Amino acid sequence: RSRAVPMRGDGQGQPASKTGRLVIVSNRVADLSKGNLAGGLAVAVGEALKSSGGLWFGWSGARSAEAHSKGPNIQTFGNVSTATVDLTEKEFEDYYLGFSNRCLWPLFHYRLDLAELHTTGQATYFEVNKRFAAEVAPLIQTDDTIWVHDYHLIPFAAHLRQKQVTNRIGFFLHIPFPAPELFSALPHHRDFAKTFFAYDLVGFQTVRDRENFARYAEEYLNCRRLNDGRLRGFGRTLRIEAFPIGIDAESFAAEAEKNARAPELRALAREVESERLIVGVDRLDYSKGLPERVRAMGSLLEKWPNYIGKVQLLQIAPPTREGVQAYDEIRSELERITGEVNGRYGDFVWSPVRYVNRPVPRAMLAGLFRRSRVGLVTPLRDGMNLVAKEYVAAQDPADPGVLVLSQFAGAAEQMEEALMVNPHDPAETATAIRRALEMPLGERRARHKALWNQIVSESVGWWRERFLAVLHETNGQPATPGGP
Ligand code: ADQ
Repeated sequence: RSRAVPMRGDGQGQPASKTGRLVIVSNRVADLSKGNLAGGLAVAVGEALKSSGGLWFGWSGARSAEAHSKGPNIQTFGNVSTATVDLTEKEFEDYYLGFSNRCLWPLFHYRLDLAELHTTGQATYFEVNKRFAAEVAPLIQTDDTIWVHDYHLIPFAAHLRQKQVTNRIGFFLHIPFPAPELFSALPHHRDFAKTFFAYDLVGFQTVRDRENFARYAEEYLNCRRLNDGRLRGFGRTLRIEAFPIGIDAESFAAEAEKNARAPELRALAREVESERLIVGVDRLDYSKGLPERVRAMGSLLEKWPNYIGKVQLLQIAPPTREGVQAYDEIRSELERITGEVNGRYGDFVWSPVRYVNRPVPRAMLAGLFRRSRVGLVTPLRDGMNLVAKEYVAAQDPADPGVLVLSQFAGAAEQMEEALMVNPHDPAETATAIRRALEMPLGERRARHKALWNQIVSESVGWWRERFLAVLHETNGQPATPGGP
């Protein structure tokens, strides 16, 4: 297996606590007053903030007409503060729903057909990044390390550099970076892409994403690739690396064990035996390959009718980004195909696909994963996909379920012992589901053990520490006040 992060230097760097505070910047800020951190990003960076002390800056989640005059709302929880700002209605529409989610999200997920490239949102997107940079700049201390997250905030550092901020600034892209030929379809893509060079380090989920970016920079921006992999361009040297994000496998496993016998799951157990249960858990997003997955269930039942009345796909898919047309469409499409497959194969007491259109508590998901024989994670494109890792973490090592994984999930670069499929081919996915349902215990255990070792060693803590360690190795660079 290829190591995504090459060992360079001592690879350990300085712990963040010895080099000042950590400042996290992300579109949304977790509500730290709630005690328990929920949500992937919050859990992933929450620990780092607590250990070094720090500040978390971003959008409050609220929209208000006075967004520009209020200044950040600062709250302190022990050694961590949050600073949040509102968006105006127009900013929400153009920066968040518009450019971020109608243009960048589909484009970066290889869906040129869905990307609204000519949106007027691009200007507002830059303005919001500029305003956020202006609001956070006075809060930055000289020895702070700044870590910016995700596609909403790509030009953030360029604006911060214009405020004479010379601190180390790292960026992590949670979603794929597309093939250069796709990225270059974005109007003004060069102006957009050069803002990456205001960072000291840009992290990607996979080697493929990193190499897509490097190839784009060389071919379209005339950058030079140095022998050590760094990119030279716009008067700066940019370090780019792959840092596959992970989970806290042990705590998810404990949660799964505790909840596998939860009363809420008992009714389900009466209806379909665990060895015949297939689960899928995704936000209802067109990148997740949900209609293709339901078609694969249809294909399974058509080819192997002995499964009729016996197996069930339980698909949990809560709606997200309502108000973006492509999301309304994927929902209707999924409902139509589910209806079709259920209509064709279901009867009075059984249906092949059960579809739950709302969020389920994490503890319950963990228990559900443990009670199922097959985990179906078949996105058409995904930065990483944490559900794949959670599914493995939740299994009983003595009698584990099998992960069926799309070759287009970032997780496929690490999780080679999953049953890999091309999600565009329902027949291939159906064959993999059958293989998973029939897999002998010995093979299930061996595959699970290898995957478990992988997710434990490349955990979320490993991801965070590696990113910060490499960011701390990038010293000695002029910050180029004025931006690239
Ligand atoms: P997402 O696209 O949201 O994340 P994913 O990595 O699978 O995708 O994370 C989703 C998280 O939400 C998981 O922890 C999952 O358990 C949870 N979840 C999903 N459906 C749920 C439901 N119905 N109820 C409750 N919880 C649910 C983006 C990128 C990914 C990347 C992550 C982290 O798109 O590729 O892995 O960020 O970097």
